[in-house]
Amino acid sequence: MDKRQWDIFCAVVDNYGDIGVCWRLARQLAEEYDLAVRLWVDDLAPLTRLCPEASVDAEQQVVAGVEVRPWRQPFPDVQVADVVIEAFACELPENYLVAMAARPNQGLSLPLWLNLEYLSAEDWVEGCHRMTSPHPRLPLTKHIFFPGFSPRTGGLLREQDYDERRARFDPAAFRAGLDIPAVPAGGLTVSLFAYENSGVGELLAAWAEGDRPILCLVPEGRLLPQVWAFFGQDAGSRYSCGSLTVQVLPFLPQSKYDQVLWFCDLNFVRGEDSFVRAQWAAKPLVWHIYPQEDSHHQVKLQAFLTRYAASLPEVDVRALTAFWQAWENQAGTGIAWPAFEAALPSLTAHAGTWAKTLANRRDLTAELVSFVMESR
Ligand code: TRH
Repeated sequence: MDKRQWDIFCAVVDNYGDIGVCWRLARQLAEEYDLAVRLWVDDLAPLTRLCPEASVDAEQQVVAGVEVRPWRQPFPDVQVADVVIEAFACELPENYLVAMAARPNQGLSLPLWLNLEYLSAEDWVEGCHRMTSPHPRLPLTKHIFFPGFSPRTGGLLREQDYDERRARFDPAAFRAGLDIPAVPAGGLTVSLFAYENSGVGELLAAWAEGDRPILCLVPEGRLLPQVWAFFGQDAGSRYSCGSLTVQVLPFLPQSKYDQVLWFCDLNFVRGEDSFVRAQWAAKPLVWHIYPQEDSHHQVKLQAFLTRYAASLPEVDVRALTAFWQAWENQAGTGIAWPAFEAALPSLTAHAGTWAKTLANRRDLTAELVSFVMESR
């Protein structure tokens, strides 16, 4: 593998998804392809949550083989990389763009410029993947790279050592390490990572009133105050009510978050990166999709459900759709739960098949690297 320089630009819009995806990609490029990767981030604080080794105020640091730099205004005059990725159309600094266009003056080729898009299961993505867009003034062309579920898209992020790491996972050590209580036989362990959701109270009530013991692991974050409110509290880390036990988890480093998903029988996830990780975990999932102002997220949610549920029996499709919609609508979760719970054995088998099918194709990082090789 040649030692091309890659620059990745990440603007943190909110939460952890933008940097979550960029960090995963940067690490993979450095660790698996031995590439020289520089990651420019306009807010280092969320990165330090995902990766506690990173410092929030270092001007320059190397973490997991990746050079991490704060993206500040004005942007410094730096050597332009051979491959430039702007994540989620974050708009590169003007002086960097000008320097990209000027590379031929130094006897170098123009950099390969890519925009890594958000993930969507919609059909049109296949037609737009790898499309080009010329810069309006400069002699530069941007390539649009779409992650996706079908072979005609850029695929999904998945580390080459994923299966090995999973095979080494020790649930007993994980439980002990986080002081997680045991679940009685026949119980269900659930992880609950979501945005604020006013449907959570009725769901917790259904779990508390049900016959089946449920252990619910809630990562620290935006949903927690509503979980506390259900128990009439405003702090605390473990609660029980009827059949339900809730355990609050600290926000774990990104490399450990997979373990939560492997440990649980059912995972509630959100955004983009945790949503993909839950699919690799091969367990049933419930997706709290990132809400968009024009409600386009509902189209995206439906597009994924249509793809995901295509081979499921009708009864399971109904249960899955009704529960996901209730979670999205933040109402009716308690009513939709029994049918969803009844479908879990079938959804578990399906999650395994789905993960295997997706893993049989090239992952996003491999697709990107191969695209770069082809383009030179
Ligand atoms: O945090 P998210 O909601 O992120 C986003 C952003 O809001 C973004 O603006 C939006 O465009 C995008 O979603 C779609 O959800 P996501 O993508 O799942 O990112 C969460 C990250 O946090 C993911 O990398 C997993 C990680 N994580 C940990 O590392 N430790 C933890 O304990 C938990 C719960 C998550």
